[in-house]
Amino acid sequence: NAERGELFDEGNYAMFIHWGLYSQLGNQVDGKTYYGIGEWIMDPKMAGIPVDQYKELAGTFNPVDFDAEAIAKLAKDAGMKYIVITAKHHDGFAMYDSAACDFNIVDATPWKTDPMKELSAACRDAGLGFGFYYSHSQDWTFPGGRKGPTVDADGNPATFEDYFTKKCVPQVKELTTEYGPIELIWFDTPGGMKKEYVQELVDIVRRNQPHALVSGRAGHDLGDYQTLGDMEVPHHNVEGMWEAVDTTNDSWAYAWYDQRWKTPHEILHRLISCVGRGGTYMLNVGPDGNGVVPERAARSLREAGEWIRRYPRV
Ligand code: JFZ
Repeated sequence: NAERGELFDEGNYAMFIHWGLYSQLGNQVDGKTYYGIGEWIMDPKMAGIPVDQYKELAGTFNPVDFDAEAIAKLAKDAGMKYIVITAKHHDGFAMYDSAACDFNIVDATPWKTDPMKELSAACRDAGLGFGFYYSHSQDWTFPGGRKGPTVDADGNPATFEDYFTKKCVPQVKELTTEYGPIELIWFDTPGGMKKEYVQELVDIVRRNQPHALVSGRAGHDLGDYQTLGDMEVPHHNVEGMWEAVDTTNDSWAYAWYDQRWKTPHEILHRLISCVGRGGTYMLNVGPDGNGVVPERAARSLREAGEWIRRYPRV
């Protein structure tokens, strides 16, 4: 679809944001640090946090320093063209006001604010595109979600169909109808999800947001383009429409110890490797539990942006 491809022609540099309840932990649980990607802290290979205990984190999540305009301005200053943010990651926590499931940032936290409303508006005002990451298959806290509880609150067995119809479909409808025009839905890690399910989600996106791209990681080749392996920057040409995803340090979500920040030089090198080979480059930042993008990441992005803006498109 030529029209849908426009985003990648014109907007070949994007900000990816991993932000959620896990950001509050920053890879530290009960004084112990776990090394790995922060949004996976619940996983048995990391801290192995039980579902009930993880859900309690919402009670203390109060990111009062989150500033949507500042983040949009940072993306702008960086030379980026759109922002894609985690609306729901594998932990199942909705970072927006969801009627479909009360494990969300408005109903379950003292902050009671919908940051996606603010960020979508800030992007629109700044002339940036906007899109959502949504973990459609893995949901570690909702009964029936992949790697989630296998029984519901009453102890009855829950199936993937239960999760899909009660949570996933309604949430994808919410995200594609309540935040204005969006450029992209970034589904991820389909696992063994049946084709009918993926097709149903893609149909919802097509119906509600005909202009929006669907990531290749939706599964079953039903997406619009291909995403390379994480943090992989190609050294050869890649066919078709593609994207590379990368981070400003090592983890996607905030990790307190992770100071391996890419320099502006490294960022530009990786950006040019992608754009010069016909792809788009989506570079991640992980705001902390207060909602603030680590200053070292912001500084590198701005410095790289200065170079980009010195050589404007003609
Ligand atoms: C996924 C997530 O599990 C992870 O937490 C993060 O959000 C990342 C951007 O995406 O992880 C993946 C998914 C696909 C590949 C690697 C990691 N892959 O295809 O190489």
